Amino acid sequence: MAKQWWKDSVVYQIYPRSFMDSNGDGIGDLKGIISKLDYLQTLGVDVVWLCPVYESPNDDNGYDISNYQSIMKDFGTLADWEELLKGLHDRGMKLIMDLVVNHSSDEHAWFVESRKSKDNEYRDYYIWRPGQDGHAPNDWGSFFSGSAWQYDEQTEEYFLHLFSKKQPDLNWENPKLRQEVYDMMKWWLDKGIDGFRMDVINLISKVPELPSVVEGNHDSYHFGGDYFMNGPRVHEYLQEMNREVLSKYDIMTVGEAIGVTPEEAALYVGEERNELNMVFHFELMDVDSGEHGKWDVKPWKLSDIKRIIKKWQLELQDKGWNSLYLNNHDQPRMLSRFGNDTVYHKESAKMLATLLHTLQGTPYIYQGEEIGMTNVKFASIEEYKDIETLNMYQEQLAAGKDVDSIMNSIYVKGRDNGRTPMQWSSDRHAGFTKGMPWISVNPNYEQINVEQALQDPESIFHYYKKLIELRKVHNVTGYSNYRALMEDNDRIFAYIRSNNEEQLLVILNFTGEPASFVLDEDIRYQRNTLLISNYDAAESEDIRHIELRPYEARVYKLLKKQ
Ligand code: ISL
Ligand code: CA
Repeated sequence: MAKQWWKDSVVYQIYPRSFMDSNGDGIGDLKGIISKLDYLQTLGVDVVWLCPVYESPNDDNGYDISNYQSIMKDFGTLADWEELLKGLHDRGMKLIMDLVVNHSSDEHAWFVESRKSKDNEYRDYYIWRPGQDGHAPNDWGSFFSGSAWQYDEQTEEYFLHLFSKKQPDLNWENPKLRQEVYDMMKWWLDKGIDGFRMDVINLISKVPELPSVVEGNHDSYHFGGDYFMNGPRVHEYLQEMNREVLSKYDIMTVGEAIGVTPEEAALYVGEERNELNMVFHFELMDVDSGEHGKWDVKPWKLSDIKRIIKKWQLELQDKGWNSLYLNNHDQPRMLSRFGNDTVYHKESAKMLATLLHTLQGTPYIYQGEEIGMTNVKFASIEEYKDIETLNMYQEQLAAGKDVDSIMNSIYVKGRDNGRTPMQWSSDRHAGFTKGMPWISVNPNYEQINVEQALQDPESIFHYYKKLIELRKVHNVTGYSNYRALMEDNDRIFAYIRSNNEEQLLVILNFTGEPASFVLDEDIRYQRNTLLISNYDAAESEDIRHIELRPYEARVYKLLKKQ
């Protein structure tokens, strides 16, 4: 596949509210990020993805934008933002911004106008419909509980909001709206940013009739995904956006795509399609969801993880590029979810990191992952801040569920697991703020923090640094084929990545038990070198048969000739 700078990059995701507070108000900010740029450079990442920093009433922590071309006061000023961009560029790093255009805030000037009257010139910037016999226009449910429709008295109609009722969906059918979005994107690109991460971009086109999931239903809500995921005009819109905006700049784009299959993903990221560079899919993030969705927690199976990764690696091979992530600001911490955050804290964090960095695609590291930050268990719901969590709590309480079981699902799946402040040191509030943090710090900060990680040569941080360096030297990590090994084994995840130049063997023990690795007979090589491992391993060891220790990870380079 063609070489591109974003294929050779490792991305670091920053959730600004929780990264670093510079002025003691308890909220992370731009100046805080600027003070940590040397830290990011030491880690060796190439690109920073900054979650939304735009003006917002913060109903959904910045994903409800009231002005796309100004900075949220809590975070600083446009001048601070310019300084951040320059600071990154001066250090050879790039910046991609979050683009949230499936919806805006209800406090955005467009919506303020839109709701005034049916003939307002901004009316069609949003999706308005009359009710049906005193009920919402259809039975779609919001991602954040309840109906996806909100009645507005002013004009006696309902507006659509797939997320909170303060996040009305924009109407992409309207060419004027699309043009405004493109102009806004160009405004940021002309300031020199290096691309966009596009929030729920595969939801922008809705089936025009907006049909109910269950005909005639008025009493319960359903996930209307079939009518708004990968909708009828989504590729037309993205190709238009590419033609008018993206193609004019040397940038990277990654679209968040809920419910997308690898076959559909190829339509978004196929190199001949002129849409996006990568998508974030959710298949892996859904491995522990039961039939009633994310809060219906079931244990994940290694066989599912192996199957999903193999499918994405093979399906996009020679067609498009993968994005690789195991957690972000919407997901529980990967270490608590897929590893072991107590006994094998370091080992399992490094094992998961090895997976993340040895597949085809661009790895995304979420802040704190590189020091092994874990999930959190706050004693009461009062300490939680996330709108999705709080709405779900109320809804399930009203439905008669007991508090303990609701709290348990929050401990496993709640988004605030990933939003506790970055743990910089063992100082008060983990060195994140001199004031009161907007959300409590994870009490394990005295053991798990950046200061400690930088001092310890065996830390998770230093292992990440080494993985990032390896990716630069061994081309094969990104660009090459994937062959699954030991497919039926329920402890070991192993695979070969190869191209004409190199062959890498990756061996991961996904459990806290020992496991026996056996290399397939037909894999031939003359010599092997150990590139990285999370335990001491003798270079001379015969790799045809290895007794792996708990969560052991090894990456070998197999050489054909001397
Ligand atoms: O996984 C989810 C569905 O229950 C949600 O956590 C999440 O809302 C979904 O992944 C979409 O995420 C993006 O859009 C949301 C915003 O709240 C998330 O933070 C963002 O990443 C609405 O803008
Ligand atoms: Ca602050």
